[in-house]
Amino acid sequence: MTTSTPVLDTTIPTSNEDPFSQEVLADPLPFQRRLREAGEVVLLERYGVFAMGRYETVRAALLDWQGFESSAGVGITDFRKETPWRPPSLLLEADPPHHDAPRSVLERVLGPRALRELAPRWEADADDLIDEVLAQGIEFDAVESLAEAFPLRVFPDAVGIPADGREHLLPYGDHLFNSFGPENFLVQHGAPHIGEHSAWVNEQCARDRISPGGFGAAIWAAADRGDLTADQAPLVVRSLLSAGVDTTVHAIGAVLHAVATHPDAWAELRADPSLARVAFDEAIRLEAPVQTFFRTTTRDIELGGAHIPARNKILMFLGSANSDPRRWTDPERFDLSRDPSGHVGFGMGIHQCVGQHVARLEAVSLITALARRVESIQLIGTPERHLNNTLRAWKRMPMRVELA
Ligand code: OVM
Repeated sequence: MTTSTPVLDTTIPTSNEDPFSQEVLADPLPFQRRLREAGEVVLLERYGVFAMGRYETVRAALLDWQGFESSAGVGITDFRKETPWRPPSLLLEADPPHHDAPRSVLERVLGPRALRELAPRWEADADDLIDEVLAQGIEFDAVESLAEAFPLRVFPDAVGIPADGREHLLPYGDHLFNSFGPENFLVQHGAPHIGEHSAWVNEQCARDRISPGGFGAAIWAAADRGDLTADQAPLVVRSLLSAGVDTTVHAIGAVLHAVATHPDAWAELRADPSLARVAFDEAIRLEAPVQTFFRTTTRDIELGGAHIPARNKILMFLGSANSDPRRWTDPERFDLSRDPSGHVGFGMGIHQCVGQHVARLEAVSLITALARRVESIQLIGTPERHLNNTLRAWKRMPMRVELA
């Protein structure tokens, strides 16, 4: 008689590549192609975890929250075996039923009403930022001057946290997203500083730090109504500060890179500014700021002929799913005439990014403001990648624009 041993199932294709190595993180597409070709589900021998890179498989796993749970953590660490480095997120690292109250509170807080109120302010803020940058000159680092500057200008104010100490936000998020991966060079580099970033972020979630009128105050108001407990409220605020800054910065970086390297797309966008939304989603499809998350199987699962035993970690490659030729025509092309909806860059199912409308409003406001003032965009040097175990990001993007 045979018993199946989790990581030695011979019916599953295996790979000894390291998706968290410097080489793969710097240029993940070749690895992703090999992963998709290897099979529906592949065992990553180095880490003893399973992986999936094809669109249909990733989508199916994302939709099956009963079979693929989040409450054991969405990083490589199994929270049932090891203590997580921070108290788990009530949204990202939770399953129904616990997930549902925080989720519906955030859906309301970040919903259409809030966005209608923010839109005119953010559009004016975007015009102001573009005016300020262009007043300094037509050459700049688009990462620092635009992709980082705009979210940092509008988002922390919208949450309602104090102005002091906001320099902790990006490094906090960067380490958090590294920490979903293995303890490699990136995690080791961030670890000595995470205590101070984390302490600052946690302090800003308290009721007495939060100013009236913003997302943070609305979360505390939900606690006062009884929709959340008083212990849940600060953790829900923490989710905004965790998931709402780096992700948006890198999404804007991705759109800016795309339009800088596709002059035809920029011309189309200038002629029809309503294309800014498609440009944003197409950039998320192509360069998903969040490249990967793990799930944990709650039971034995059969998938495309592969058997994944219960209680195993499985790494879902969102970026790879978004460039799977089985789903997308000419997938590695940035194309404003395609319909990118259905991409899994924001996830899919019950955990699908609750802040995506906020992110879209930020990006669209900025791109539209840029299109009003700028006739053409070019890179004036090779842009540099910023490496992160989870995020697809730019560190530096030297840019020159020609004024309209
Ligand atoms: C959270 C959280 C943190 C990072 C990412 C995320 C993309 C959520 O703390 O809830 O979603």
